[in-house]
Amino acid sequence: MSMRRSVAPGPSETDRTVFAADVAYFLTQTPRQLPSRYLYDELGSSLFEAICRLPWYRVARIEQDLLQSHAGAIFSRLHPLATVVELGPGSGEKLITLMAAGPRRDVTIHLVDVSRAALDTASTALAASSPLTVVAHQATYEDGLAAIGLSHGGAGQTLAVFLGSNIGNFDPPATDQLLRSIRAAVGHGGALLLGTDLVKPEPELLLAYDDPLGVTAAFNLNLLVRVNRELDGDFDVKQFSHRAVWNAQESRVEMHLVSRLRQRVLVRAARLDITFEAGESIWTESSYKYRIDDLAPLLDRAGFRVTGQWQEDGFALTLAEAR
Ligand code: AVJ
Repeated sequence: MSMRRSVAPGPSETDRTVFAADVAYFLTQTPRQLPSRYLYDELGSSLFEAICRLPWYRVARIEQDLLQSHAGAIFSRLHPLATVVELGPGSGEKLITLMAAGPRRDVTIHLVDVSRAALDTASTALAASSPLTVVAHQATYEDGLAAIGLSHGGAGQTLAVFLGSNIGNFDPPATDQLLRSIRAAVGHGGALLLGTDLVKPEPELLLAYDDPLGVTAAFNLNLLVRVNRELDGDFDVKQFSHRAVWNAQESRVEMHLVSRLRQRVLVRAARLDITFEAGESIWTESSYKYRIDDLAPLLDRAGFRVTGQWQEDGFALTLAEAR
């Protein structure tokens, strides 16, 4: 008998209230924005999984390959583990690959994600593949880290795992703050395994975020479908188009949803009544790309020292230990 629910639960009342407040705030900023964490409802998470199978989006495959090849070397550089914390587990596949080379007992795995859909998929997949205890935290990274930092006390090292270039969604100040929170949660002697996508030629970057099959466009536009469904909005999804831009100055790929014409949109649960001009855009995601030499200083600022680094095809996996 499968334990999986046949009908996915809707968002809780608190989730919906927080979403409404974020949409009300960010859509009325200049420029208009929507936070990228809301891309991952059930359909959004599936579309992201499809993106990872596209020939033009190679982050996930290269990282998977690096994890497969170097998991043994990674564990050989760690102390006996008690706790593993993964921020943004997605399908769970990355951690499954890593843990295949790790300890088979006495370790608790914590998964932190705001997306209930991602958390359900990852917990189920991990529990099926590993004898280790899995604890799911539906929370922001910061809140999840704070909760875990307080709860683990015993002997053994804590390893934080932040893969898939998920760190790319954070702007530089937020990145520094998050890395410091990770450092605080893993404690003295703790470790961090970080996956980062590296700067590469612009045409490659743009194909990865604006693919010929339109899967990334669907992933981005689904945010409007979600606002319509969960917040009683009336976005005419066909009147917005997906756009990806490489912002070299800021070293990030941006995703936008551009209004095809002048149009009025209501989002009733967020009490919004907005008129979009033709060409006006909603900025929905930043995906920062790093240079390999940026990583050690970035980690150093947060209190980590690099103990291992593996690179392949414009992607890096970095292991660091808390000073
Ligand atoms: C899951 C945040 C790493 O930024 O590359 C994929 C999400 N956005 N295609 C990324 C994404 C557009 C992805 N991360």
